[in-house]
Amino acid sequence: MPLIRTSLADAIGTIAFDRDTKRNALSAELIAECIAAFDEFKNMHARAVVLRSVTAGKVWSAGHDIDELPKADVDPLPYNDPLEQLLRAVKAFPAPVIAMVQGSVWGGACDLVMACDLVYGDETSSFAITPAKLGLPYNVVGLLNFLSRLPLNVVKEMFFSADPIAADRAERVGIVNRIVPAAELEQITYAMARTFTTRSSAAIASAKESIRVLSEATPINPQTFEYLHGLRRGVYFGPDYHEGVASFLEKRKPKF
Ligand code: LCV
Repeated sequence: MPLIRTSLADAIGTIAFDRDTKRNALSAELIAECIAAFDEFKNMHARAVVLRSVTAGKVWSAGHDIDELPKADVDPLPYNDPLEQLLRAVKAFPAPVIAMVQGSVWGGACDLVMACDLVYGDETSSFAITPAKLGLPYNVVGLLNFLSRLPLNVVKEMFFSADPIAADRAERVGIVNRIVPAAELEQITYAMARTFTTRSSAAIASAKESIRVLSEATPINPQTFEYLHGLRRGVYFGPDYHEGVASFLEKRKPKF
């Protein structure tokens, strides 16, 4: 059974998560289907892509599939982790990718939403980044994703508390472009996608890639990178990561 549904109409691609039994957790298999869909849409010269969930339910995506996280003592989010590959595929796609969010967004799915070019949500949208609940050290690229988009104090609140940011505040702090009534979300999202299809795709592709390169141009010398990696190693070799993953799998609250 496919874990996503895809369509292409009027040069607008749609990728819809269809794994509600696991709250659209981003497993390697689901991610592989998403990346294949992006490749197909690139070949078909899609002028915009909408990323959404089949169900307008409580949960847009529960984030990284925790069952697939390394059980501990291993870097949980290495460069070639499937989720990291999906984030890069979104950023590299040569046309705008719009996240259409209904329901709650968790962990790596929040990073995925932030990697999209635009985010539209409705009043049920909420956004939480959750490594602090799993005892997990977030990766440098992911942190920069948030830092390049949100005020420092909001990034700290999200990463330290792991609490969801609700829709109205998500719009105020800039996680989303717009929060609109649920009944209008689909129409407004696809209207913007249609606008993109009427503009120069070459100009948009060049602007998107230039903005990506410039926004990621954070000069870090090797010593600084080693230092940051040491901070991460200290966590994923530590007891909290064991406890964080175990508590989720045993369906109990973690004791850090
Ligand atoms: C696998 C799941 C998941 C899931 N993986 O339904 O950001 S980082 O660094 O933390 C990064 C590593 C990351 O993204 O980690 C994942 C962070 N995600 C979360 O912390 C969200 C964990 N999930 C939840 O809190 C709840 O499931 C929510 C609130 C999303 C939905 O609650 P609800 O009561 O509607 P259940 O909890 O009953 O979950 C339904 C099924 O989905 C599985 C969960 O194990 C259950 O499976 P079973 O029915 O087989 O028991 N599931 C949920 N999230 N991330 N599997």
